[in-house]
Amino acid sequence: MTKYLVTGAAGFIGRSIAAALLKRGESVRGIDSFITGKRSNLAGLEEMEFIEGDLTKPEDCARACKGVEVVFHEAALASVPRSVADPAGTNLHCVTATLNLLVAAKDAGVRRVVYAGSSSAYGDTPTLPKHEGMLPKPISPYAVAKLAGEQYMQAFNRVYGLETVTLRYFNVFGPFQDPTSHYSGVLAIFCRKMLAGEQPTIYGDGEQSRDFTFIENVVHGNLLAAAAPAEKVAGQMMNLATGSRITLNETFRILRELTAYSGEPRYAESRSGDIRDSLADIHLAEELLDYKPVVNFREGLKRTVDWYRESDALPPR
Ligand code: UD2
Repeated sequence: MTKYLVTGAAGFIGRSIAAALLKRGESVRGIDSFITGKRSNLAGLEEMEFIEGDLTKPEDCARACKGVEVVFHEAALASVPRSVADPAGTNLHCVTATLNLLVAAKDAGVRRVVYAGSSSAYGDTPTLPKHEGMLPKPISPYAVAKLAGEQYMQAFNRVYGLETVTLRYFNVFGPFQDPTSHYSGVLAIFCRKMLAGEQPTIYGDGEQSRDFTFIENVVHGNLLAAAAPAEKVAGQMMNLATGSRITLNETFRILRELTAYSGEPRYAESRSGDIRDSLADIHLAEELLDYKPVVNFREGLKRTVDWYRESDALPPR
């Protein structure tokens, strides 16, 4: 029997969760459509049963969920600007896909679904840190889509008794994050460019801040969420982050040391749908999951730079 399904298994976060499960000796199935996932991310996951499939197709969801006990739902089009350019595409691959997956999970008798939520749900409110009791105020189509997924999670818990757990991620970064698209996360883009000696662009004045979360913390939180007692976590939503924030300007300075890039950033107009400051209150995850970050920002950034330096994600110079 396959115990775990990871959606988005060829994506950055999905492949990292799958790798951790395989390392523990678990039986894992992965599904990915390769819209944003990469075949090269499956390297090292040969023990995983892999389905090339699309969650917007109910039959692919049914095939993926068959015989599974726990699902990690990481598949998404994870980008604010991408959703601004194509809101319907983001809705299809984030909302419709999530609903199809939940229906298939319920029908297949899956016990628990752990869902990748997004800090974007909090919107651009000035209150910091963001805590789970705050009213959601999504300001981009992406944020709306990720929030709709959360609400489907809660509804499927209440109505069908599925054990759903939403983890609201805050700007995850680390090895295997795609640095090649202009929809990529900022740290992946900056690492790639600065290692290649290219000038990175900062949108806005660079004083916007993020609770950048190294991937190992997210993997750790997911494994805890899968194992936590249902009476504590079923139907719950919680932040998964580090509880500290840093500006883009400061991050650029640290990256300059780590990459030996000697230039200055280029400043450009702020992106629409962008949020000024983001910082998580992580007490709820501490209480419900006994979660504590395992790798701090600087160490995570160092490991990430080392990985990009050694990987072939960098284009030839
Ligand atoms: C949002 C969510 C995050 C996650 C992500 C999708 C917030 C606070 N965070 O991230 O949790 O769901 O969406 O994967 O909503 N930037 C530059 N130069 C670049 C690229 C980006 O300056 O080349 C800026 C960008 O304008 C923003 C910051 O860097 O101010 C972070 O951008 P991002 O795309 O990495 O992530 P963000 O915050 O939209």
